Amino acid sequence: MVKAKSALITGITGQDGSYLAEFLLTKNYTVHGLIRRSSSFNTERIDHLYQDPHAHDPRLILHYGDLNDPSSLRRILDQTQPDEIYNLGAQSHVRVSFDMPLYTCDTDGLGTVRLLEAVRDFESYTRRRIRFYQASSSEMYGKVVETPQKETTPFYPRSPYACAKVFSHWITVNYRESYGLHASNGILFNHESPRRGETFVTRKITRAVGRIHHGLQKKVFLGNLEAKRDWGFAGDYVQAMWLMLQQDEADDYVVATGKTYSVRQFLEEAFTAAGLNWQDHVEIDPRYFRPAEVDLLLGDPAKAREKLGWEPTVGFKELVRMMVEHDMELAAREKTLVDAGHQMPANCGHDQ
Ligand code: NAP
Ligand code: F7E
Repeated sequence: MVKAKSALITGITGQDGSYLAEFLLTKNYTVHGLIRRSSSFNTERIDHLYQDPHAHDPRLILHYGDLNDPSSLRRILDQTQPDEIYNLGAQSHVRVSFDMPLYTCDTDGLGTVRLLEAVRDFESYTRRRIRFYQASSSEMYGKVVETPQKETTPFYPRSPYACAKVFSHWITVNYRESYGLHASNGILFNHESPRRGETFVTRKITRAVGRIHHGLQKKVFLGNLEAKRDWGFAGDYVQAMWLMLQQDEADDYVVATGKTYSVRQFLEEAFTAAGLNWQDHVEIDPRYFRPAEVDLLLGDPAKAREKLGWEPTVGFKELVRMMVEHDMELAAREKTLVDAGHQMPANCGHDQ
């Protein structure tokens, strides 16, 4: 009988980590997740994975650790002995990276080399091989030098986040070439879902649509509406991550839809889906502009299609509709609570 594989996911409590954990469980993996200690519960996106008929799924096991704490990484590798590692943990907000450049570079840049070093040592003393996935980003293309962007397009990062991701990308290539690690970079373009963090523009918009529709909010304050992004569905993109680690040779791949839309087009689509006119509800607030902007991202996923057999299944309109429907239901539940006298959290205005 073939032994079931095991995987370690950093960033398992995030959007992608939750979809990837779900996907790997359907593939019969044992999934280990690294989680940070938090003063409040932070496993909301993966809690449902415990709620199967067995009450607690022993194939999903969480371990306290941090990409900034090398000893925790080494200990978790020893304890879990994974076949595959998906390094998704990051301070992933571009705007916030301008406020916290050192922390972002430490976690998103040095965090990767801490993990790669732990893998290299683990491989040398156990003689076991680990396949490694690094969450690279289309943000690395920044002020783009060619369109569409592909694996060979030079990087021109425009934020501390993107600079840290460029470092992680190249250190992953370097460990592959220097030590023969099976280490791959997925250069993923923006991908969204109903589990997207609420401070990213798509979710900020669909949350606002739901809340405005139910009378819980009147306005949404946004920054640059002209930026264009190649937006796909996170559920599709985690499958590309897995496919990369199933290849005999490690390599780097662009994962994108090959279509681009502006924030303004996203707004139009989302508000129209709820029968609302966005011009009545959107105000521009300079606080949401960035010191340096990424104007246009458009990926060419030809290599992923040809070598991995990967295709996106959810298009732009379907993605917007999926998020709006989810957030309309969420706002309806909030409305019931408000009507019953509960106060909604204001999040202290931290909606970057
Ligand atoms: P996300 O929702 O922001 O999740 C980030 C995850 O990283 C969370 O689980 C977070 O834990 C964890 N984390 C943060 N700092 C950490 C640290 N010091 N040590 C360990 N874990 C830490 O991000 P996502 O959208 O799922 O993205 C996943 C990865 O792909 C990230 O590396 C991101 O930069 C990259 N990426 C994302 C996109 C996209 O469009 N979504 C595109 C390209 C690349 P807490 O829950 O405790 O905060
Ligand atoms: O911004 C504009 C903003 O924060 C998209 C991360 O997952 O994808 C993500 O980074 C665009 C930008 O995502 C608001 O200026 C306007 O041009 O949703 P975002 P991002 O910066 O593209 C990449 C691939 C990653 O790797 C990252 O981890 O929307 N925008 N008004 C706004 N953005 C935000 N957040 N909030 C606004 O009010």
